[in-house]
Amino acid sequence: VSDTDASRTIEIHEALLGKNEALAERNRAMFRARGLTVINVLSSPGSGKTTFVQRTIADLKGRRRIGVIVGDLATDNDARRLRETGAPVVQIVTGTVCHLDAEMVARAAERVGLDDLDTLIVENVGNLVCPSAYDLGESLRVVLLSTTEGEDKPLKYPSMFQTADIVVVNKIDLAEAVEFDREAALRAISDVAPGAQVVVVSAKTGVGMEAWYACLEHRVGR
Ligand SMILES: Nc1nc2c(ncn2[C@@H]2O[C@H](COP(=O)(O)OP(=O)(O)O)[C@@H](O)[C@H]2O)c(=O)[nH]1
Ligand SMILES: [Mg+2]
Repeated sequence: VSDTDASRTIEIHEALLGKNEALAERNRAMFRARGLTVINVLSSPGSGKTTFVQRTIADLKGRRRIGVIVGDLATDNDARRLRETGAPVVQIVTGTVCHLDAEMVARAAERVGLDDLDTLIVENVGNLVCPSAYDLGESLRVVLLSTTEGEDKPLKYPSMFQTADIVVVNKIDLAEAVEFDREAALRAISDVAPGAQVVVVSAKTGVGMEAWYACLEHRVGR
């Protein structure tokens, strides 16, 4: 690649991100006007996003009216799993795109039926790289790190963890089996994301989930 090509690539990338930022601000204003709390859930594939969202919807039934937008490269498997909770769910199939952007979320939000909701959870495409740069207009960014991934992932993917309001350490029920070093993981998180709140849970067994709900209430009110 020549220098001109490289700088042109950077220019296009910056233009795309700039456009996304404008649309994200538009989403944010629209969500705020509706009094809607929007939670962007991010992690690598298999960390437990869908399981975490399913349990959150089930546990907060009666306290929050939650709808979901879920993004994947292919299949509507997660949408089907999430619909079992009774919540309205819209699947975005991104094809080759490794993140959701503000425009995709704006379109999906129209289909999910916001009038009946006070909370919208967005399960982003499983990936610790591309989704970090895309603001969706969310109120809260939640990044999952599971015990099976290795304690150093925050150090290797700092941009993802730096943007987190809350870091959820998931699969704590497997900690012993994978010799998870809790102190090392917490240190890695606080090194790259000193301002993030950390909760330790098992989305599968439900352990620790109350701390997540308390954190959510504390951050967004009610
Ligand atoms: N043991 C254990 N397994 C979990 C936990 N959370 C998710 N899983 C499992 O991890 C796998 C991937 O979970 P999924 O929710 O699909 O992750 P996603 O790809 O991030 O949406 C599934 O087999 C889940 O049952 C957990 O807290 N503990
Ligand atoms: Mg999923």
